[in-house]
Amino acid sequence: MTATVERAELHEVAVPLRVPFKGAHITVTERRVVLVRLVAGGAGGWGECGPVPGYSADDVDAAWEALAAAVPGLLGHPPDPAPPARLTLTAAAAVSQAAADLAARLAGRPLWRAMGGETGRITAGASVGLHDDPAALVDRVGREVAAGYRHVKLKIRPGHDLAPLAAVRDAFPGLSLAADGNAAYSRADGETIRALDAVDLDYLEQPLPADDVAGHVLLAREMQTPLVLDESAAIPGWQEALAGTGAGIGVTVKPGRLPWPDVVATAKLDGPDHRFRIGGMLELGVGRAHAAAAATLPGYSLPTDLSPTSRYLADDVAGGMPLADGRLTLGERPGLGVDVDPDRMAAATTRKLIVLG
Ligand code: OSB
Ligand code: MG
Repeated sequence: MTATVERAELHEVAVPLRVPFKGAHITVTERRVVLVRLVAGGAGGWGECGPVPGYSADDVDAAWEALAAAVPGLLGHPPDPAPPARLTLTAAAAVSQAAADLAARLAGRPLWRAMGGETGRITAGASVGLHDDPAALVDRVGREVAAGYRHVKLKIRPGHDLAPLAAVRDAFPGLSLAADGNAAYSRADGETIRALDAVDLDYLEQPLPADDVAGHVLLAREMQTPLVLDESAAIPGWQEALAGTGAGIGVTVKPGRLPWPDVVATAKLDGPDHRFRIGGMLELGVGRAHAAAAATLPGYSLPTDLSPTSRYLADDVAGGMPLADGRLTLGERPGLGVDVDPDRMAAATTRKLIVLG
């Protein structure tokens, strides 16, 4: 007999960042997220809804309302990773995550294996925000390298690009390095963007606006550095815009904004028109563990920027995955493989809703 969902919980929690994280259009000082828990047959599955203000299209208040309206409809049904309609992007992802974790726990399998992952170790990465002082940036990257990271992604913006990137490259000649423009450039900045070829980046993420996939294809033809879409992948149309281009454009998939069935399907599109990577959005431990599980799928071949959450969060409600030798290990425990600590959860909770069948 298949277990059906008998209880749903929403927990809104707020956790401060260790230091503010700056991108071209954002400064993140705290993460406010909604953790979704679905319970069936004595097991509980967790998902995380964590829109980033200024980056994500939806916000946590809208997501809360949508989740509160949707979760009663999940009761009495088996956990289904395909989310119900009428949810915001990040709310749909969170419900999908909770159902997928629950289904994997009920089946007694690690989530990453249930989703098609082949090896439970992934290469970690560190995303480093904008620094006004290049020396401070080099110092910060040095600390990431000393901690074991082998891949570092640096935020850039117009006026803060080639010089800081070149300073980091000079200090760390062999480091796997990438840059993220967060859509802050325009086609008129072509010369500035092409000059970044001098830095030997693994990839350059989303220099141009979200709605300009064609501009990225044009740039890719003029550059050695591979280009990767991020903001463009959050709106429909990127797949059609890349089809047949052969431009080798990469796409950042974020499990915090894409339901599990789509994360699995996207990995299978790996080919000459596009390559894929899993990216983070400063998740708490629940969302981070889902992202890490996705990164074990064979189609996600470009480097991740996934680290343990302790790198950027002062405290977290869920225990993390260990970093060893520049890699994260997922383990063989059923489901997500991380535990939510009830005491830390209670201390960080700002609102809560429990729905019983
Ligand atoms: O553009 O990839 C991005 C964080 C929040 C919102 C957007 C982005 C990011 C990151 C951080 O770059 C990656 C991470 O989670 O460490
Ligand atoms: Mg990005």
